[in-house]
Amino acid sequence: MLTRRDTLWGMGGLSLTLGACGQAGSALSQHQSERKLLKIPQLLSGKKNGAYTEYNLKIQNGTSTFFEGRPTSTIGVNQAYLGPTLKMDVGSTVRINVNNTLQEDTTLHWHGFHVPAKYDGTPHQTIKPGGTWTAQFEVRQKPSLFWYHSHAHKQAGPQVYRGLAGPIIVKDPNRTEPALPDTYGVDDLPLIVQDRLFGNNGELVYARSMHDIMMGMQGDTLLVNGGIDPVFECKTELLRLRLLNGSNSRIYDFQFADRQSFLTTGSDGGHLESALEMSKLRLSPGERAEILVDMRHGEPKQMIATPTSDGMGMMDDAMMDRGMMGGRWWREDNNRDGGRSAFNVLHIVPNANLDPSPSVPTAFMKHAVVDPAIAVKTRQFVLQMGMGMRAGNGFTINGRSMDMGRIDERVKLNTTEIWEIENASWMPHPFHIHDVQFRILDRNGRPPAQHETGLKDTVLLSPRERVRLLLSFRDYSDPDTPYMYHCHILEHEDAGMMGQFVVES
Ligand SMILES: [Cu+2]
Repeated sequence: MLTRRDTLWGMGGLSLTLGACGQAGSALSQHQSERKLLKIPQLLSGKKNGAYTEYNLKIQNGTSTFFEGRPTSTIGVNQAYLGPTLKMDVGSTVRINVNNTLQEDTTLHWHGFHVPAKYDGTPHQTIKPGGTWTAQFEVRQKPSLFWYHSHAHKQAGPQVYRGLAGPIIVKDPNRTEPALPDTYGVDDLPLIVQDRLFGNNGELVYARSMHDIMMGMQGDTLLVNGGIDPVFECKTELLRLRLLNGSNSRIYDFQFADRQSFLTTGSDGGHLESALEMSKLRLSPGERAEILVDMRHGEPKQMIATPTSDGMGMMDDAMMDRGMMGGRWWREDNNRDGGRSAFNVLHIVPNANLDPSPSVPTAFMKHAVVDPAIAVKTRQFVLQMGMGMRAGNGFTINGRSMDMGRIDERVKLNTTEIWEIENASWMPHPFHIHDVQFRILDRNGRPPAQHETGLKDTVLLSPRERVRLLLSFRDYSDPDTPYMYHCHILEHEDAGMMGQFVVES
């Protein structure tokens, strides 16, 4: 019998190194015709309506074709899978009408945004089937890539998996942004990266086993903007890629197959102070980064994403020891060997004559100094995964699972705090905090890597790692409506690795 590993990589070989189609993840790959052009999400700038800019979003069921002749049931926003790119201007007030045409409850959360809690799109702002929810807020973000996605109570995992997510690009109309390529769809592209598992009938397969919940749902096919193994025809010398790891649980190292370097210019919530030359960039679910790719050499380039497997072996062994998994099938089925394989993300083919791009500025912006002395309080958060997987008690923060009726932390408006997050489990967890863009003070007592010195809303914690964050709570308080903090492995979030805080005046 062939193991999945044999099926995936043994027979086809690592063809991506040859620049050929290496995306042979699924048994359905025979139904995948030649490479398709990268899908660029439609840009939705909203309609000026007096004092605000209005967007109409319809959450809907749809049918998508990822594999020829094998239709897939999906969820999208104004379309079958994923949604449009919402373009928002700094300083503008936006009003977003979200109509839920599904047969199930849902929500829409503005990941990375600083908004009043009642407009945050958490499980406290459920949109019933047939209902419409309107969020209105001023855009107070720095220019960057953000995203919207389902945050439905215990259903974020399956809903995002089916497609309920989309990008948001915040721009500064006063052009205080550094002069980087910014023609959407031409030299400025969002890339939403999501792994998925398909059945032979073409339908998405979700959470078949305890293993899928424990490790988080992982697939063997990579979707990029809802397409497989896409190609992009580049017309400019420089290409700006806005990367979003929109996967349910996978962590990837992004790089080019030829190992050539690129410039990292931004993190989750804004630009870095200057461009950093890097050859590999790790993003966990929820994290974003902006990179600049130099195409002046005129050769095609293949971006790949290598799944990481830190701690996964240990986790699997621990589960095996406790008889959690029983049998061997899961060892072959999971992707603990994934660290040695790679997904194709984007094949970039330059035109013969490239339009000139602006030269990259040496300095982008100055961040506020990170001084832990200004913090008035330190809070501790310990992430744990129990092995006694009775529903709801396995995934905890500070020993407690998410309870909609319990406020875990009360913070004071206009204060700065240190949040010390500790990963006491055997696998990595991306920790996301609503309402704020924070700064990373240190990891296990050491300063963060340079690309993590900017604005962040999601931080990856390796097993046994301790990370200290500096956060300021400004502008909005509401003693009754909480914000969330949680693991961004969506199966962990749904299983309870989440807590609630309110900001009080
Ligand atoms: Cu987690």
